[in-house]
Amino acid sequence: MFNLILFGPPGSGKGTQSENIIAAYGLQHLSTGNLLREEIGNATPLGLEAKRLMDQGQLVPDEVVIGMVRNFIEARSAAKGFLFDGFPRTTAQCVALDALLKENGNEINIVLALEVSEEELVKRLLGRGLTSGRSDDTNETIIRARIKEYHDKTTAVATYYAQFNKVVHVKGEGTVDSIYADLKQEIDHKI
Ligand code: B4P
Repeated sequence: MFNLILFGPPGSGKGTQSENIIAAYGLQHLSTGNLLREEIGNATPLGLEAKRLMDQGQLVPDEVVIGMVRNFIEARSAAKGFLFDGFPRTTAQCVALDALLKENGNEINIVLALEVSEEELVKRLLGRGLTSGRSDDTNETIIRARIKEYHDKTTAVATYYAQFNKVVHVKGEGTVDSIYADLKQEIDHKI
């Protein structure tokens, strides 16, 4: 099994690049943001609580997200591998993911970290907000709160995997195709 984490701040291109990577390598795409938006769309109790937090730019509690990820992985035991997009976002989520994968003798093989300046992130997310219908993309104050949440809680994910020498930093500015070419080179080197 080949498992990769696509890591980076909100708006760094994780969702965008995931589409190319899963198509090329046949990995299962696990986006916790997409799973949460599905819950919101279905107006489940989990979705209503998640929407309240997401609309303030805050993270959803670890135990909620970890439970969703466990269900997703267990339902796809024959997968060639997983691309984790937007997960893990805290050290507790890293520890839980490693334990989950280890139950079947698997591990994270590579963490690709996209690097993009804050001003570019704000510009992209406000741009997406014009068409996406995502309420967390339309307000600059919320976008900056998400970026702050990333610095406060999520950069620890790169620190966690760096201790196992699994992190590769990739420039996330440029065309979608040129960034994908750089990501592909790193994956091919590792796979
Ligand atoms: P996510 O759904 O993960 O969304 P995101 O980080 O905002 O976006 P992403 O990084 O995928 O978007 P992309 O750059 O591709 O999270 C939303 C919320 O859900 C979080 O704030 C949190 O509340 C909650 N959540 C999710 N996972 C969680 C977890 N594990 N724990 C707790 N809470 C969790 O796209 C952005 C824009 O940039 C697009 O318009 C795209 O077209 C554009 N773009 C992409 N690449 C570009 C390029 N090279 N040049 C120009 N524009 C580009």
